[in-house]
Amino acid sequence: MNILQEKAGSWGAEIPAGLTATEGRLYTLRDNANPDIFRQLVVEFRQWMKDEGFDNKPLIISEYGVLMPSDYLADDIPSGDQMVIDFMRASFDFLVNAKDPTLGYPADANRLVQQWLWYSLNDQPFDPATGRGSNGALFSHLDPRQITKFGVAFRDCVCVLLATPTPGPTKTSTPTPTATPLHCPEPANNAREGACGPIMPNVTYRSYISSTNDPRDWFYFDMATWHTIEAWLTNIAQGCDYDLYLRDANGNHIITSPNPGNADEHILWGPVAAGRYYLVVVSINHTWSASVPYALRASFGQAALPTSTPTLGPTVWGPHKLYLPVIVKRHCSQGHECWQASDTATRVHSRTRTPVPLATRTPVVPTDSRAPVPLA
Ligand SMILES: [Ca+2]
Ligand SMILES: [Ca+2]
Repeated sequence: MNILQEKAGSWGAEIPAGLTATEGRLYTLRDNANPDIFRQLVVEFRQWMKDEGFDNKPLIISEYGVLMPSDYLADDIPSGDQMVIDFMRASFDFLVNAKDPTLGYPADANRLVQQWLWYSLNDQPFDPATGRGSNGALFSHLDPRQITKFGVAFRDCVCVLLATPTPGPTKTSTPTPTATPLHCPEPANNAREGACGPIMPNVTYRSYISSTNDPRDWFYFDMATWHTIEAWLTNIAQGCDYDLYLRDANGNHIITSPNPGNADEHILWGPVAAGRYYLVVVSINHTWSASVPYALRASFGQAALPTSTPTLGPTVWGPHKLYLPVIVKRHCSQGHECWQASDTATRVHSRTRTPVPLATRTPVVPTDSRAPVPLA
């Protein structure tokens, strides 16, 4: 599903074979990432299903996303990138929540859509020379270990879905990590052996570098699965300079965010294997503040739990085949609903058909004569 104009001899979706019309809906390039049109098209398709007697069937959007390059969507690339992210978030929110008692699928609480897949995992960016490619790839086309800003947005959307399953008649037995006050005595936390923790993902912790005798604060977290690690150190007091280090389970240095002055620090690393990691807030030039607490937050998907838990991770890749990421809502054994991020499309379709590797798939792209026209 892509929002493209229908016009004979031009870029976009062209006109279906057999029709004599030369024009249908004439969407603009920027409409390609318009969530209002996306919502309208889903509703219209559900209406068509009802009219044709398919209203008691699930609706699966087997592929959708944003084809147009970001500088076709907006005046500059960062603004266009943000449109793609906004489109992703708005469409996910709609797809999760949209219900209609007259159009929806009765077996799914009248939701309009039952499953959907975002395109792409790591297709190449649009290449004007060949007319191939797509926007919104979750990982780098050249290096699939590198998550993109779209991948980070996708991950965060999926993590929210996983953190808030639809309430059912009984509670699930899956333990949920909770943020508890950290035990962080000084001066023990100046060394790895006295690190504060475990910190939980996406929880902001506030603490102090509180004297000239306080050189650093160690924190640790236990990550459940392969995942990207992202961390932010903010609210550094005026006149202070703190840096942020990421270290591995043995305390070996991985990466530093060394911005000058009291500028915020930010680390983005991975994906890397599950295990214990350390974040270290380091005072530069013996600067400190006992009155302004710094704020530390880390995002790493899921904290390790004492019992085994389902694997979390929106995407995986193998050496030979790439599959589209998918979010699927399934019905749990006790009759209540759960949201789950599948690591590959294989799980979804394994009982019905073999997924097609991307390498053999034909991208939906304009041909040369229909290529999008760059904005003046
Ligand atoms: Ca300390
Ligand atoms: Ca700094």
